[in-house]
Amino acid sequence: MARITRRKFIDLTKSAILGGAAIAGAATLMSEPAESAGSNTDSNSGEFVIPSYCDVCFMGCGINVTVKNGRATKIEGNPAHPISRGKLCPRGAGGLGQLYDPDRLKTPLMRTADNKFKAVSWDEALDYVADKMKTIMDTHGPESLALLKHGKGAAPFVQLWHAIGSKTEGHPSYAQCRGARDIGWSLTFGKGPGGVERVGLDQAEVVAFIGGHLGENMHNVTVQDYTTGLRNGSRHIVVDPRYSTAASKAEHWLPIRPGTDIALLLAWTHVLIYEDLYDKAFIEKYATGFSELKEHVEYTTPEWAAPYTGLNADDIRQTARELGAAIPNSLLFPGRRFAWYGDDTQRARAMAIINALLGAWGNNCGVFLGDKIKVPKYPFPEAHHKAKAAFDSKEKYPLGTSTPVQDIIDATIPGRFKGATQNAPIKGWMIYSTNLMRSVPNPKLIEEAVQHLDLMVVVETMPAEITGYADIVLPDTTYLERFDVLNAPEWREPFVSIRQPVVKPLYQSRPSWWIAKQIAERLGLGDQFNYGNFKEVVDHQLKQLGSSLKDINQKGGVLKKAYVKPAMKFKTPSGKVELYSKKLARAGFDPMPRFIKHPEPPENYYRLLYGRTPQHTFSRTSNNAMLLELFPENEVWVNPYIARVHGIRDGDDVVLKNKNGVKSNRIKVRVTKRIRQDCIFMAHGFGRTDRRLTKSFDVGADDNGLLTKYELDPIMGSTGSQVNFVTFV
Ligand SMILES: Nc1nc2c(c(=O)[nH]1)N[C@H]1C(S)=C(S)[C@@H](COP(=O)(O)OP(=O)(O)OC[C@H]3O[C@@H](n4cnc5c(=O)[nH]c(N)nc54)[C@H](O)[C@@H]3O)O[C@H]1N2
Ligand SMILES: Nc1nc2c(c(=O)[nH]1)N[C@H]1C(S)=C(S)[C@@H](COP(=O)(O)OP(=O)(O)OC[C@H]3O[C@@H](n4cnc5c(=O)[nH]c(N)nc54)[C@H](O)[C@@H]3O)O[C@H]1N2
Ligand code: SF4
Ligand SMILES: [Mo]
Repeated sequence: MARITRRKFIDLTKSAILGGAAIAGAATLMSEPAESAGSNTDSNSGEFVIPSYCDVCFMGCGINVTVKNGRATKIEGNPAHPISRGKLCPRGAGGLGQLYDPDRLKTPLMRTADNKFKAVSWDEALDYVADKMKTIMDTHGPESLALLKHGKGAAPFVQLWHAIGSKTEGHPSYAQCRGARDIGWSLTFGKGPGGVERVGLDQAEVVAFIGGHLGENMHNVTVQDYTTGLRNGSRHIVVDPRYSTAASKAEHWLPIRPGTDIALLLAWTHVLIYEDLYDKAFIEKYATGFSELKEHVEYTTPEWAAPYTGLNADDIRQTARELGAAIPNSLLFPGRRFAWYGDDTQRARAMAIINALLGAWGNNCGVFLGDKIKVPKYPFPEAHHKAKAAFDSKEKYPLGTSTPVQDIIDATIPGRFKGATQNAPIKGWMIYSTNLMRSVPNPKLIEEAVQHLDLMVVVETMPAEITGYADIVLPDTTYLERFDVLNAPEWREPFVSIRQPVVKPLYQSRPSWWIAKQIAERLGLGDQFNYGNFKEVVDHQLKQLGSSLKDINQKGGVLKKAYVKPAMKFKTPSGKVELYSKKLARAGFDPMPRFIKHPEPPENYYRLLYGRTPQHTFSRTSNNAMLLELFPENEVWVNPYIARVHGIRDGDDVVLKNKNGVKSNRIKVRVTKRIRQDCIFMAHGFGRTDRRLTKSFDVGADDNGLLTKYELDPIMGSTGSQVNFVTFV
């Protein structure tokens, strides 16, 4: 099949886009998506408020959007919503900067033979996509098409993938984020701490944090409960090589040597067990493997851990005692982003085990049990084919629960993927709302992979870096212009909330369900999308719940039910909390976490650490004018001693270079004692390289480009990326 062989990154200067003006108006030739702005009102004039839920990150906070004469003017927290309670983080409140960003993608784009983009009509773009998909499916099977995705808007594409018969799917929010944590907890408790973490930070007396930089990590409900807890006198222990915002609010800051947390956790476990500071009733009633654990941590004393962690043995002992003394009102916060050092599942296990010793599972001060409203399924027809995947991830990671994105990348490059019967079984990528160039380490390899694709489609709202490699770019609506699936997470106040359009789709953007349905129709699979528009799906589901769109809107966009505490049940092989995991042992892994030393940075090099800033979400918001005003660019945190060694002063511009010689763009230095001498830190999401991002192009530096190396977690494939060492050029 004809393939675009030079899938060169299109340097997306405006001049590279051809024919933008000529195509304007083409959309009117096609069926309009039946999205009605402001579903709770028939009028598009006057001022009214529309409830929905936020998508600037993935907490799903409830929002109330004020709309005046067809234009959204303000986003506020929805007081009726259990996980926003009338408040929003700066990013949620700044969502209009995304909706009205003049840099948004405005028309479908198609790559030309000379590696430029030309604006095309939706019909032309969709015909092209369906045609290529069909050829690939006929030649290589539907499973050779991979879906890479993030977020609620992806649901119709998942449905499309089921319809074509492909199970080849991946998302960076697994192996690059919380996958290891969730698996470590499931191996221990049979379940994870939740997408909206079910933690009683508001009620706990003593809480320890391993990383977990709340206050910079702005997950709204978690931060609200965290501040309530602090106001009520809860005491915090923060373990972080950096004096984070959370550390500044804590009783104890343990500036640990990066990568040695398992040693600290084993020492805490030792103190809790050998000083009889654990919840005996909980362990006796619910847990198995205690005697093995006790023996396992016999030697892991604070004195043993001190030299590894760089911490003082007395401080380790003291903090463990404080956690133990507060039982049953203490908690080890589960954290979220886990792709650190490649032993991430075991770190999650070590943390889960301590929570078991604290009796924190099923406890309102700990990890409480959530209840949820089960959203009835929409009656989608049976798929024509049984879906298959291009390779079986379970062969490589028997305890994994999803496909790591890096495996999809590898399986696209001839000769790179071990474990597939076919060489390079993946021929096409559909990318929905994930900027892989910024979220998966070693982006050079992604660049290589895309050269081998027969089709690369990117569905995006912004000219994100990943769009520059696509054959076809399709402009999605933002979350403020479409219906999406209902949100109903497990929580202590079970609820359902809706996402609905507050304004009509801008430019020629189209909602994700419409794009997926159009492709399905062109593939002869239109019957699989048995609805006229997504509003019908949502309304149908609400009606099964005894409500309707109209009703939920009258109730402020949220339905609730009374909380019913679920029974204490553990979906582990033994039905108990597994301190010793036979499942891990059988798969050839340590049944209990063990500390392994990780390499330290060589002289004049520093470990690159990265994290969040309260005002931004990854690279999704770095072009948002409202948020840029609050936080215009990222800086690199450098310890004063290291700054002296390199002759760097506060406010200087520097370029960073990693061990493989890869350089960053310029970044401002922040000289601060708030970080250890063996590492530097920057906020993720900056250093944009796409010129169409007029407000963020070349502002600050990108952490991801410097992450050329990663340590794979052998249990589930997490790409531990905090193993890159950099210096100053
Ligand atoms: N280097 C580095 N890598 C990381 C991290 C890090 O800190 N540093 N963090 C990791 C973590 S924790 C996670 S969860 C992942 C997240 O990584 P990704 O899954 O890639 O998520 P985002 O960075 O939010 O990418 C979202 C993209 O979606 C686009 N988008 C926003 N809204 C919409 C929409 O409504 N429709 C469509 N079609 N597109 C939309 C945005 O413009 C943006 O380009 O990254 C991981 N990777
Ligand atoms: N504002 C904002 N909030 C967000 C997001 C966002 O983009 N913006 N993204 C959301 C998402 S998807 C996620 S996954 C979470 C991520 O947020 P968290 O789960 O809180 O991320 P972590 O990686 O735990 O936290 C990074 C912290 O760990 C510290 N650290 C680095 N290395 C080590 C180490 O070896 N040991 C210890 N103990 N600490 C270390 C760093 O100094 C930093 O303070 O944030 C969520 N919240
Ligand atoms: S935490 Fe902030 S950005 Fe995330 S959903 Fe809530 S309001 Fe939106
Ligand atoms: Mo994440």
